[in-house]
Amino acid sequence: VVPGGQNAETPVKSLEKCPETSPLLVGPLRIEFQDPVSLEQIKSENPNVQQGGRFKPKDCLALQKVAIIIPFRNRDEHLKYWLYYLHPILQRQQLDYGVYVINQAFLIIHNGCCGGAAGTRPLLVAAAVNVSFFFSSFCCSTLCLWHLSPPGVRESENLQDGDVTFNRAKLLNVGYTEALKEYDYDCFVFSDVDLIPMDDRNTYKCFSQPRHLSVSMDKFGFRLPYNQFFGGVSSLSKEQFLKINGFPNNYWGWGGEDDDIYNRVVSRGMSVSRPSGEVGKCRMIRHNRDKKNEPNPQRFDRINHTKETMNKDGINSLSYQVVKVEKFDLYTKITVDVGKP
Ligand code: UDH
Ligand code: NGS
Repeated sequence: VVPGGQNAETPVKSLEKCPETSPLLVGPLRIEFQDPVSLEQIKSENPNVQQGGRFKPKDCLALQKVAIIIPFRNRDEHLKYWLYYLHPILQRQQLDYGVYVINQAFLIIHNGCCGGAAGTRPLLVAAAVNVSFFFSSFCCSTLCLWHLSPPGVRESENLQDGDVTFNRAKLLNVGYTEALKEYDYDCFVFSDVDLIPMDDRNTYKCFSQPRHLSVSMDKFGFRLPYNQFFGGVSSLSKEQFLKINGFPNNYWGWGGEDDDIYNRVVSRGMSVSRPSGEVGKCRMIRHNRDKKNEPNPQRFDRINHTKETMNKDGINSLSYQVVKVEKFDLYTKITVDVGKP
């Protein structure tokens, strides 16, 4: 012992757990979408967010490890607002979190896309993805990914991003699976890209029951459109997610998949937890209907049969192909081919 009371070997102080309610919360927030935001600005305003959109508090041990999963295609403007508003909120909530944007694309594998371009392949390999856009505008209206595989086996792959019907719930299943390959997450928040909470007391974490977080949306006059509504933003612990066999994979196009998830939750004896209407206020970025996400005519029939289908359609039957994983400063983008109807 060194005179004065200091040990020669000072033990490394282990972090204390963060408090149940973060002292950093401020309550109601002003959310608006008039002024444009840039990724550079967001990056400089959030210096503690690590590559891939990861963060954990420095001064305490976060209570939950949360993967935030965003189903995505062609909504970059919305994503910027989401990152702009959510990163500061999630940090104040003292979560250990990561942001995963699951981008739906569709791979077409065939020999020699873009005609004569195949011969120039070796030159293109290094800058494949950037150069591909050049070819796309001339040749295929798609992205071409070039591979080093033996000629004739996989000459090229075309990546289309808008031709196949959107599948929100399947993308969420992919997000769950891919996030777990990276970190031992125990909680999953599934969020549409166009929904922003108006109060930071609406904590993006998991609860003893599956949680619906977007309970009072501006577009519904700040109320639930119906009691069973489970769309927008929801959270499930890993255990809750597995208990319902994840989400359905066969809802192509708009509507019903959130009702199916609700049915799964209730049929496994769980209930839905929600914040109060005040804390659960949120704004949606107004937009037109996307292409290839038309209302699914099968949705009513499907939600009538959740109980029978949920055991064989879900995380246990999920299949997809990862096309690309990109680590950006503010989020991880995982481009996937989830097939087509
Ligand atoms: N999404 C995309 N790209 C798409 C379709 C959906 O990123 O092409 C994602 C996105 O995260 C979106 C979520 O899936 O927030 C839900 O899909 P949605 O936007 O179709 O659902 P929403 O209820 O809109 O927001 C329905 C059509 C609204 C028409 C309004 C006409 N005034
Ligand atoms: C229901 C849909 C849900 C949808 C909700 C709100 O009717 O998937 O409306 O939609 N269910 C069926 O169609 C079976 S919204 O007004 O946000 O576009 O989430």
